[in-house]
Amino acid sequence: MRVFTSLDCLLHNPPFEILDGDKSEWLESPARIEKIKQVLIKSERFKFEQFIRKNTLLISKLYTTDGTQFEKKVDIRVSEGRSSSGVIPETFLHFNLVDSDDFSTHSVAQVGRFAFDMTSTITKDTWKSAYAAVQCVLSGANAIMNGGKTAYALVRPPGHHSTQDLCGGYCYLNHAAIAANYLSGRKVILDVDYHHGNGTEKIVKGNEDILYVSLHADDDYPYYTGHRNAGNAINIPLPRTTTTDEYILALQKAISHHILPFRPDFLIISFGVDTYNEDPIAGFSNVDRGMYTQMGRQISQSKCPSLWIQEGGYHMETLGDIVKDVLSSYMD
Ligand code: SP5
Ligand code: ZN
Repeated sequence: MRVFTSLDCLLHNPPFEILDGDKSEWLESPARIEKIKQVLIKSERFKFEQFIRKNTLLISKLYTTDGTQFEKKVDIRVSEGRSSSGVIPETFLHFNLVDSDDFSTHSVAQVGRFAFDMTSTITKDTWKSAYAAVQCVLSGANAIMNGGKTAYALVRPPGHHSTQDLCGGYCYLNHAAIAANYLSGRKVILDVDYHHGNGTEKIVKGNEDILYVSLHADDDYPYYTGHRNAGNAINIPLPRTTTTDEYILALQKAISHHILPFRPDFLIISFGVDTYNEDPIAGFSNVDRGMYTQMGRQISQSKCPSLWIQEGGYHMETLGDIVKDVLSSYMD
């Protein structure tokens, strides 16, 4: 399996986050990527490559239909003079707050305007990492477009919570949506991250070439989305008590009832592994390590070229092994 990653993905490193109201270490750390790499690199089945494509214009064209908003968002990423700890969004432009587009130039307002929660700190390195992540994803997309069976974008920060103009949940640019818009033909985005990919659902909404299918925890972050199917989004909320067997059954059903009938040319996997029972921010207490080899096997039944994009997964001790379990069993 070709693995696309970049050292630039390690740069973004906010000093802390607010978790359950308390100051806590930034869980979505650069070490996550290093851990996964350490495990995969020991196996000859994974071939590491640097990204090959460099094109800002391409990203903006793919990312959003509203170029202006995107440009504003990029501005806040690249502006100089930020403290090394970055700016934490803390006052948000709630949809009910103002009547007109009358925005402040204060740095808190600049980041709050483009964020929906506090876990989207903007540091001097955020844009560099987010940009590199997109390049890795596009390189992976090229690999499967050119006849490859599968590719893995080992990237951070993750993407599936970010909408066209909003950051949140550690996410800045939506990799799965970018890949889906980039690839031609019919695409399924299968989102197995513990959390609902609200951003992906929102961006691909109404695009009939794309089907979004998500398995996620009911009644957990991001709270307001993912409760029911809508248009091209199949949402499968699962209780926190979900066991390994129940999860695999739900995945099987999602594949046979939704993914296969859609007849996709490409499968994009929003590959979060925070479903694991020891994950520090997630809550599936009955999902064990055995789930991950089964997950890979199930997904291989889709029999179409696949692009795996790293999303969440925060249990550092097992992170690399879990990722390897899924990808190896997918290839078997
Ligand atoms: C990409 C991704 O996985 N983003 C997830 C961001 C989740 N942030 C909010 C977490 C809220 C956790 N609350 C329960 C913690 C248990 N102590
Ligand atoms: Zn997650």
